[in-house]
Amino acid sequence: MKTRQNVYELKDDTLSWYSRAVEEMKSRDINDPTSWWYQGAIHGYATYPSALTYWHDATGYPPSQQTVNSGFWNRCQHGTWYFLPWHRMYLFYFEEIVAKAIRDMGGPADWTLPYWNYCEAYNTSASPSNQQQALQIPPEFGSSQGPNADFASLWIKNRRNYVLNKNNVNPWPAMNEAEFTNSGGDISFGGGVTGFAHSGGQTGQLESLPHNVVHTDINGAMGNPDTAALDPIFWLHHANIDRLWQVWLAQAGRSNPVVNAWKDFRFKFHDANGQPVEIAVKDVETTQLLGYVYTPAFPLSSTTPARRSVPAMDVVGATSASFSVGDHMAPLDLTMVPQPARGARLLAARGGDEKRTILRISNVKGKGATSPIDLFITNRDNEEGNEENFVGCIGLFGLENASTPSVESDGSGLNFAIDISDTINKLRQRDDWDEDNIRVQLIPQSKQDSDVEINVGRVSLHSEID
Ligand SMILES: [Cu+2]
Repeated sequence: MKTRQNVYELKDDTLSWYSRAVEEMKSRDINDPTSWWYQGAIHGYATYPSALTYWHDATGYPPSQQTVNSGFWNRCQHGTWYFLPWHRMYLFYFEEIVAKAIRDMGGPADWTLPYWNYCEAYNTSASPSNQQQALQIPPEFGSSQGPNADFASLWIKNRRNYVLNKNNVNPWPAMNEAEFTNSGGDISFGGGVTGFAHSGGQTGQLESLPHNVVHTDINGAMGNPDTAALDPIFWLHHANIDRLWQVWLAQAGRSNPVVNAWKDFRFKFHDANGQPVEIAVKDVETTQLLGYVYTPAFPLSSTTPARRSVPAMDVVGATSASFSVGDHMAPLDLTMVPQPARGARLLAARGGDEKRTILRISNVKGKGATSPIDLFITNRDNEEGNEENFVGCIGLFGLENASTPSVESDGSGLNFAIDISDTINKLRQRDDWDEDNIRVQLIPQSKQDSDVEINVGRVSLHSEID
């Protein structure tokens, strides 16, 4: 069994060999399945200007049409219940290819991919300095000043942030979910039921946070699925997401889907020798099936309480028109469901901490490298977003693809569901809390680039039906 280690606990030359392997794989032709470029294109490949900035560096660029149309490129699964198994497969074959490159260069026989556990920032039993360190891209990957000379190939231009915002790595909304999937498109750990979905609309909680938000926080190549896997940190970020799936599964009462539509679904990759292989979801349901484990790290399976899965939900209020998101925007008033239905629904929601309230942000369309967006609820005119009414953050990873109708996407945009039960329960204890007058604020974490456009189809508030 191989053991994938925490990047901040490495005591060997794993990262220097990684850097050398990246350099070697970058020298291979983009049409070679074991090249850095081909491996990145499996996730996503495009030639519009912001993507071409990265792709024109590829050895052998442009790729042959035969390669582009081979059925091996643009495969990443997002907004779907295949998100976790597909990325596990992808990492597994990538790790094999890197390990072989390292063996062929005379390196160790058993190189394994490390993981970047930014979630350690939430580990209250860790020292404050360790919590803070976890938010930083490991120094071997360079800095905004440029590459680390000893690990030159682990750097890539244009990363926007080298230190993540702590809110962007919160593991609890995902870890607390009880169900892997939820066919109604409701909130779930692993995503909604779809077919092959390069850009689906059924994003699970782990994919949403921390996965998407970390992508858009780092930004640059990482901020776009069509370039993300060209950044060497991509693979350590995804190893952590893969680890969180395993940790979630080991918790009481959790299980993977049991239906054949999930278990038997197959994907194609290339092995370490560049030969095509096919693998089914049921072959990757646990890391042990693929011959590896992760060193124990926060959060540990035993520490997380399960939220009940959500039964039927009913809308309580919603925005009545689409709107665009700028750097500063006025709070949006939700149009509430008329009485008496609203009263009955809110009464049900008030039934105690057990009841769940969900905020949905639907049909988000647009373009550009967006910064993460913080969400707040309030009902005071003058209230700016603050800690008390913060409900979570979203990352618009894959925004442009999801907004563009194509053979791979219906173009209806990205969808998010956020559990706001805790915030709502807290706000209800405020003397002046007015449940007939709920407002939502979306505030980008940093100033958006000038070419960014974001349009939200609908914001809606949902409550459990009694
Ligand atoms: Cu990703």
